[in-house]
Amino acid sequence: MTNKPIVLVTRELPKAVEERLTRDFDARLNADDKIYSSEELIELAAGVTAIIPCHTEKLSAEVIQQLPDSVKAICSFSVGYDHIDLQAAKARNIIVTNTPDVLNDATAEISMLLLLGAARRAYEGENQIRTDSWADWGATFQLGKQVTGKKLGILGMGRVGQIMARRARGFDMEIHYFNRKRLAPELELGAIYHDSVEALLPHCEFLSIHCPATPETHHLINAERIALLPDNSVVINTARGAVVDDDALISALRSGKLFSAGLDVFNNEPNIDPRYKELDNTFLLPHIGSATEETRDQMGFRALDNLDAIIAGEEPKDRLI
Ligand code: 8YV
Repeated sequence: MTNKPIVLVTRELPKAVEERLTRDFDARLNADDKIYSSEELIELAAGVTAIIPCHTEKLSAEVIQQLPDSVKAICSFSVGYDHIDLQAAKARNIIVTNTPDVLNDATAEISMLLLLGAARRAYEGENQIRTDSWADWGATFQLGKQVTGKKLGILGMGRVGQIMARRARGFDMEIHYFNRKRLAPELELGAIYHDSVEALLPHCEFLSIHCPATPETHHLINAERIALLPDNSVVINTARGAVVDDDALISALRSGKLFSAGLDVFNNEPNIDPRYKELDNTFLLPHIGSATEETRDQMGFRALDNLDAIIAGEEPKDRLI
């Protein structure tokens, strides 16, 4: 018998994180890394004090309403929290936390990789080698779009957006941004603020999306707004698929309005719109923005720091509600 709090962990987590979990809690781990249905999740939550979900578990109002009374906290292993109905959690006095900061660098690295890969046609180049279709070198062969010195528009200048701006400055890019709130001058570092998405878009030779998925940002990048981008521009998304209207993006990629797109996040992951895979001017990754050994450990430790604080009756660092 143990009187340690029971914690339900919905996915397999890094070894060091699971070691701390089993040391400090009666941890219900998911060794098979199975995706639980809502019904299974509710059933497995019987008697648990806290749930540690990933973005792959949808904790809708309906699910949260059916959780047992023992659940006092949801400490998500993610910075995004669009998978959790915060109001439903609040109504049940369940504290919700996320894991900001620790994944800024890793996610900005993937944004930069996508930007470079989409600009220099990395997918097409690699595919030619892997399919033995690289016939010869040519002076006009596989011409990409140069990155150095170009204009980068950042949609959502939060933690990740600011690191992305810093990395892009290494390529002498001119940074433009839109954020709900203008940054303090000492944080802007020369980035040019625009007071609306519509004002930002005409400056984006490259557009990198870093805003959260909310009802306000749902399909924010739609046909009308894509039309405001300069011709031949590149769209990068490491935030959430829901910010983009797939029909509009695919049609702009097909028509040549856009040069290319680099995407790490999609609507309806992992069953993404198959049309993206038919296009040569897409560079696609399977939601690996934060997937480094260091960052995934840090995300787990951050979720557990939040949980420790909640159990000790203290204010967790990353309380959302
Ligand atoms: C994670 C993410 O891979 O933190 C987020 O919001 O999208 C990624 O870093 C994922 O959410 C893990 O749950």
